[in-house]
Amino acid sequence: MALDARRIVVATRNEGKLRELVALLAPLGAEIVSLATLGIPESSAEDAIESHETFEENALAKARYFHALTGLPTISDDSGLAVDALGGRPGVRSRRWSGRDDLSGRALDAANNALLVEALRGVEERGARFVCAAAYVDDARELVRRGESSGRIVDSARGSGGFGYDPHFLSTELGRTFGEATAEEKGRVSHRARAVDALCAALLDDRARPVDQAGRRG
Ligand code: ITT
Repeated sequence: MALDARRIVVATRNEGKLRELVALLAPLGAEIVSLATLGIPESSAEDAIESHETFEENALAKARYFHALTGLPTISDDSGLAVDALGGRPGVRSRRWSGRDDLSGRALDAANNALLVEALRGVEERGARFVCAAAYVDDARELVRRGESSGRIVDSARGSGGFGYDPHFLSTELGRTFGEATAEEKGRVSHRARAVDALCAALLDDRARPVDQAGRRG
């Protein structure tokens, strides 16, 4: 069961996230399939999935939804930016913060980033965290793990790597923005890397445990 199954769906519509998740899930040694590969068209029902107040609940809801749809073990991530001076906002609303439902991809990122710069105009306190909850759901179990990464918000965009708020997030650990970082650098210290590493460790640990005659792991 579970990780003995060799195909895992990565349930995201975000191209930037998908690239990162595929690389981070390599330790599982499974075939990673995207929603696009499975030919699952985006539906308006998906909008309602992430309506919870925590990253963990949203990640689990997303993984449950696509597991029910595909019948395959499914991994999802719910993530966002929590800015200290904004009381942790935009948080779980990071993607829709600008309210620009008419935009997607880079154009939506640009609208969100413009709002971020505007919201912090004249504000000295620049501390922020990226947060990610990564969830796994199959027929038998559900797991969720959280990861965080600290930094500060810079007014001028730096670098064109990554996606979302990356060009404005100066990573404490890297000393450069996630937009300036290589994929490998971001993959060492990011919120997503930490959540997914913890998720993979839990899944692999579980897989290592012996299975009894009833198929349960000891
Ligand atoms: P899926 O739900 O389809 O996975 P999404 O983009 O809607 O894609 P979320 O609901 O988790 O995903 O929203 C995450 C938003 O938070 C994302 O759109 C970015 O604006 C921001 N974000 C999350 N992780 C980020 C990262 O590593 N770098 C930059 N921005 C990030």
